[in-house]
Amino acid sequence: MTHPTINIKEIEDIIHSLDPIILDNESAEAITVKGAADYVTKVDTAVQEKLRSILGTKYPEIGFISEEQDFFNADTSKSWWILDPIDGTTNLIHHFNLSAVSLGLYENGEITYGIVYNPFTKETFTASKGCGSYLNGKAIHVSKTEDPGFAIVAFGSSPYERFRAEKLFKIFLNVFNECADFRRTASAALDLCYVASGRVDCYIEQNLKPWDYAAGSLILKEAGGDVGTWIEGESLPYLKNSDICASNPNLTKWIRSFI
Ligand code: LIP
Repeated sequence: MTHPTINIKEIEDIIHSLDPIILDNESAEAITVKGAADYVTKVDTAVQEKLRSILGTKYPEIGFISEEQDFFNADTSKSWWILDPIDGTTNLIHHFNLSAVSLGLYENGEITYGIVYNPFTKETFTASKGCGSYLNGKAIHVSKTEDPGFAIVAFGSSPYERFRAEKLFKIFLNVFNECADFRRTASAALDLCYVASGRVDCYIEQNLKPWDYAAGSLILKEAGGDVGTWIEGESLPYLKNSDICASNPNLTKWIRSFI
């Protein structure tokens, strides 16, 4: 895998070096409440500040957008790191072991590099534009499932925006009536990687933040998957919030028929 701007091996090493910060239970339990069911831990801020400092020094020309910062100026003509220091913060607090660092590189209106790393399972999902997707260095591909009756569908419940629940859960009920079963990882980045690696066949969630879907959407695309907004034909905005519909191409029409 090659990339014109960045040293991929070095980025992976930097992300892996975060293990002691993320695996520190005491910091995971140091919580601040951001909103309803929405938390930030000492781990989130420590990972963010470490990466901001390292990446800022090594790549001063690339801007930095991250979940735990107050504001970002979304100049689409610039290159940006898009970081979720911990995607799956509630899982981290509950020692659920499904949390990941998600880092994407935005250049010229698209994501050109993405890494999603779960330190609890030691799984590293990576992709560079045009070069395929990898899990711990081995190529991954979406599933070949065609029959919705065999499909496992991951979904996000929009826990911070309960006003969506009534409409959303009607959609989920309709999907559930036709698929094999549901999964809810509570990490959008991992959901996208799980479609990419064929663990689940489809994934739907509303109003994700750029850091939730930037890296995972490239990993999914490069693994042969379809990913888009809930409006057919509309391209992902990357520097804005977006509803996300992801699937193996055999099931795209089917899953889209519900949203
Ligand atoms: C979370 C997601 C989760 C989603 C939440 C939230 P956080 O990210 O990945 O799947 O349902 O809305 O965005 O807050 O743990 O980084």
